[in-house]
Amino acid sequence: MQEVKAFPKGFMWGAATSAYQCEGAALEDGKKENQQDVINRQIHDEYGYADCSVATDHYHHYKEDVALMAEMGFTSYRFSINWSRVLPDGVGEPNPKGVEFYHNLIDELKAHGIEPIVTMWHYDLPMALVNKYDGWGSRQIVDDFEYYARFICKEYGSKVKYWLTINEQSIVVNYIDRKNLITKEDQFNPKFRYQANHYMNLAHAKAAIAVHELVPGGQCGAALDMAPYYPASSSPEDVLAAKNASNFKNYFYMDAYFKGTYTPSVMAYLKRQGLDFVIEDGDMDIMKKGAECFDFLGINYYQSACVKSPTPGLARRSKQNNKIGKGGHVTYEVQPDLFEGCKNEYLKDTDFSMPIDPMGLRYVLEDIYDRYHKPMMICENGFGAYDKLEEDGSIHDPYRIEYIRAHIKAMREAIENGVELIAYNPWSAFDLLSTSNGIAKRYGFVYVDRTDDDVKECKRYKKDSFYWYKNVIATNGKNLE
Ligand code: BGP
Repeated sequence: MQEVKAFPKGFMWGAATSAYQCEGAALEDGKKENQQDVINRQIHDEYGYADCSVATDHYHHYKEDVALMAEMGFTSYRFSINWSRVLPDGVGEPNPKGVEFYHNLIDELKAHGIEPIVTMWHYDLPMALVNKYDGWGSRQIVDDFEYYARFICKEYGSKVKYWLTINEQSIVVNYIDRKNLITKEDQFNPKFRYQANHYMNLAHAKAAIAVHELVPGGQCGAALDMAPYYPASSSPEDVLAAKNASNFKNYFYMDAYFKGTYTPSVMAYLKRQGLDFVIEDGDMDIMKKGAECFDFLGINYYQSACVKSPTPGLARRSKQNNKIGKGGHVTYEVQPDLFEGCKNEYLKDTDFSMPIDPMGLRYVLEDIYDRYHKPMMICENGFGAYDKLEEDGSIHDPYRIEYIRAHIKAMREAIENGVELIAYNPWSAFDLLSTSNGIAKRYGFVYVDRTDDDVKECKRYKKDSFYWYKNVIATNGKNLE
């Protein structure tokens, strides 16, 4: 019998989604376009992947989706608000029907005893702002983000306690050209991404202050993609590369949120590389005030990473996972004079070349808690795969169960070691669009019947993992059989 000690009383069990990946209704009821509507249409035209116009039609299926969550026993649900659904032009006139949709969703969740955990921004800037000033490229975004944050805090603050400002800031910075529609000029401006990062830190800080001001008992966090960086060997050069990667990819973002400061060695590196950015008078005070309002960190954990001392002369590049789901085909990240990614020979990869490493989750949880002493919640964790809908309507996904079981055990161990972990919200509550592989790569506990080419009726089917997770929740994480 696969048993661990039950989780602490009040631990929240649920799952996560993001608006553009599941809602659809991209131009319905007054919503205007956001950058993901445009980016995914381009991806559709180039690669044939599904776009956001229907996605998995959560906008029309939300009641059924919440009923399925309730059947699994969820006590939390992490989702995001589609900024251009509530404020079609980014600021100014609200859209009554869009505002009402999230009231309905939140009310439906609460009626089923499910705690809403709201992400303010999950990659989907209103196109109105992108067209006006290139989105995160302009300082104006800081005020506009604050305007939006204050609007939704006032609107939903009496019903929503947990708020996440920004999803995966480090990923946005790393893949700025793919997560944001920006002009070619900005794409090729090497300083752009760290200046945009600074604006994100200011926007985050102002939103965190807004949560504390406007939401009675409100708790503010942000969700970061988190991988521990292991050295490829015990050579001092590789160990130094792993330390560099941890600072550059993880602590640089966490120091900003938790402490309102910038990590000195990363700032020195950015300056050496000509990637430094402008900090105006008063900016660090705003970040410090934001840090005082930062209550918890959201962890999106899928994989760990392995690095070595960088090969001299290699140009800067980001990691590219394989798109075909057949293993291999991975390009590792390089940051010149800092680190170079490589395969971890001790770990097995998924078919999409992501190393499976439950112990890495325990590592990051304990490491972060020891360093910052603040609660955390898992905001994403999951297994993307090609699932098969059988003729009798069943879906057998033992690989997903195995993956999630191992990660729950790792969380349990971290809690034993003193970590304050308050929730588990794996990716994803039901199937939705992948950021990189359309609808073919699925993560949900519920199968949504559509393909990249044919939206069908988006009928919902329960996967084997649905029944398994229901039992996990019913036993408060004790029975993982
Ligand atoms: C995270 C994102 C999610 C989600 C997930 C899975 O980085 O926050 O939006 O999509 O990754 O990634 P993918 O869809 O590329 O498999």
